Amino acid sequence: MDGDFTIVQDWDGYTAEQHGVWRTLFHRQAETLVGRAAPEFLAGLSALSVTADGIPDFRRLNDVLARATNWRIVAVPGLVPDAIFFEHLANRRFPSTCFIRTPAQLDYIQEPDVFHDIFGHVPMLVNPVFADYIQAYGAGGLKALGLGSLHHLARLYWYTVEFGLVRTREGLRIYGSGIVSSHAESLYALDSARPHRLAFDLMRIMRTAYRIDDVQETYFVIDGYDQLFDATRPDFTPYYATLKTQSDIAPGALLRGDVAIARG
Ligand code: HBI
Ligand code: FE
Repeated sequence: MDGDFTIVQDWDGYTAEQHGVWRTLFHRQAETLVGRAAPEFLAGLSALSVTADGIPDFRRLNDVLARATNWRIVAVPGLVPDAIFFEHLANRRFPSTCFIRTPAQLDYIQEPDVFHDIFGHVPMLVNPVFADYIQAYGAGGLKALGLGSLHHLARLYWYTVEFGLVRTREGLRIYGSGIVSSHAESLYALDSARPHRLAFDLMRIMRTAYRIDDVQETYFVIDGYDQLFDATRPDFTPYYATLKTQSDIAPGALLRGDVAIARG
């Protein structure tokens, strides 16, 4: 392992059973996501030729990504320290885990595996605006670390990159990687009457705690990726100063001023 935590994927080392887990997960999600995933996600998936065949070879994905948005996947062993993670993103390198969940973990796994990282995250990196947004998040992460405000910024990543919904002419669609890589949450996030679906609000998001052990109680809906990029363009330093004076909001709380977005 290097100082930047990168390793080699060792694509030839995957077993038939490991490729089989990818196939099972892929088939199930490919079906579920028609009419549910954002068009940009589905376009990215198809541009990358990520298919049911088996765990993709990062070298092949990197040929496509380099041409599309000049991003690159680097292999890492698991969660890496925040500063390392942000340093990679700020330089248009997406750190992806290599291991795949076991057949017993098909429905739920807490740490990111290669299905979450590649199937979930990489398709959106083909989109130019989203690709720039993630790079800006990496640069912002390094700055937030220095300002002691990482917990606030991390919520922005959580409620957009991981669990974001987008409004389209055809209705709400999923672009968040944590949702698209989870069968149960792909259904729940759009169909259940239980969670709140609120209009994107940067400060509201950065005040909102989140759960890592179950489906989300609140999703935030953007009108498009430009909204995301524009809202996060300013220097966050004054935002962090304000946030330090404000209390956190519980994951399932509803406040006066929240704008609910209809499902249909
Ligand atoms: N490392 N491999 C990996 N993947 C992540 O998503 C990740 C990480 N390290 C830190 C991290 N995420 C988060 O702390 C930040 O998004 C806030
Ligand atoms: Fe993720």
